Amino acid sequence: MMRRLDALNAIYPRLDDAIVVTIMGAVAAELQSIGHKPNFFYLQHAMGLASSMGLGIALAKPDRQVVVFDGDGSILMNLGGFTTLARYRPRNLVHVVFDNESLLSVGGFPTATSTGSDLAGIAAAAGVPRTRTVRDLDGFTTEFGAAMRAGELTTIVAKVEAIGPSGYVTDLALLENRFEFQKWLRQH
Ligand SMILES: Cc1ncc(C[n+]2csc(CCOP(=O)(O)OP(=O)(O)O)c2C)c(N)n1
Repeated sequence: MMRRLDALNAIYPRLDDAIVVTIMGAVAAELQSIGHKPNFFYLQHAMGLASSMGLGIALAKPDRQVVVFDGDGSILMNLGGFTTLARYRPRNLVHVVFDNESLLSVGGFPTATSTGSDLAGIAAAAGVPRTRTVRDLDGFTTEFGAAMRAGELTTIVAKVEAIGPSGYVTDLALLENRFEFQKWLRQH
């Protein structure tokens, strides 16, 4: 099995020129632990909507690659979002769902993927043109690179261990992140 932090580390250098949106909680803290950049936005509170925000940005900025780091619990709250992603199918959006089969950030309650629900299958049935499920670091790195080059909306479901950082509070405040990110988007 793969750790999400190792997966993030492996692809981190490829995020330099991309626009990155993450869900709140563990993945946001892990990405910040590797190194925050002004082109990264950590969507607090609005659980499930990182892919919807990524969709809006991808449509508004078709010449920039957008990467969304989502979670299984989060996307399970916004399954209809897959149908909207598929309807507009931006070619510049790579949607990564880190599937640890749990709501790790609020204590680890198991989600529906722990009882067999297949998020890549749901995405494909909604009409997402490229979907992949990966279970190890090599597979993730390869598929992420391929998705960044594909020029086609891709959802990658990365099965990861249900482990995260010891704390989720970072020293970057939501408003600071919001203004910095907005400014970066205007300038790039
Ligand atoms: C509408 C709403 N419900 C619940 C929460 C509380 N909440 C914050 S993070 C989280 C779990 C996220 O789970 P997942 O997307 O699987 O990511 P993980 O924490 O496992 O990395 C929950 C339930 C919230 N922020 N908003």
